[in-house]
Amino acid sequence: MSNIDKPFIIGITGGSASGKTHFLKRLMEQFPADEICLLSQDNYYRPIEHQTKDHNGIENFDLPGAIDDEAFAADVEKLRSGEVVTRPEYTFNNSTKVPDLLHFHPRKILVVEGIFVFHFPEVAKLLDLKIFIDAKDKVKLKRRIKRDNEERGYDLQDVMYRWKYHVKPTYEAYIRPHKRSCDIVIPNNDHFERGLEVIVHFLKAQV
Ligand code: UZR
Ligand code: MG
Repeated sequence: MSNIDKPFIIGITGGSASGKTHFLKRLMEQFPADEICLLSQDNYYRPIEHQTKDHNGIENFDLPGAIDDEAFAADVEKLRSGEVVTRPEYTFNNSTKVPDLLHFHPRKILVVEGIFVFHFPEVAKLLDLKIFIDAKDKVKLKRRIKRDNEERGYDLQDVMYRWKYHVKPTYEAYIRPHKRSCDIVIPNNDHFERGLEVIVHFLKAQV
């Protein structure tokens, strides 16, 4: 157990490729490493054998069931109670990469990110501040094509298929509805600079 008080927990969501990871990278840079901890939903994907297949036999990683939400919520709870969390990293489409073992330490600020952080009630109830990163579909698709090709090894046809049958329907069903009930929406069609600045100032006042 650590002797720090309960952390201030921020949840960040938004559609796939809305810019969550980029926003968080910039946010994290504003704090010393011993003040902030980032826990991403990405590290809680269930193994591929447990993923639900769609009508064409293709795994749909965009369903809430793709994530081990119980383990995710339990780890948020652990960090909240001052415990260290250890978790193997998720290597996406790269089966040859040996996953690193990630260690997460309880800090004054805990950031929890992912497409379902507001959808999973056990996670959502622990959030002190809910931020939604918002971008137009056209912008997200363009970013997704670039990222999936460069970082996750999917070709264009694959990206378009997943966008149409998995990513977009999930956005409409499980992500966009939370835009109405979150605390802050940050538009990120081309930049989020002012939004980031406001959040950083607010968080500095909390710690
Ligand atoms: P963000 N995802 C992958 O691309 N590969 C996987 O092995 C597991 C997940 C994608 C997932 C979702 N969908 O749209 C996205 N697919 O990661 C969520 N296919 O991550 O919020 O960073 O876009
Ligand atoms: Mg991301």
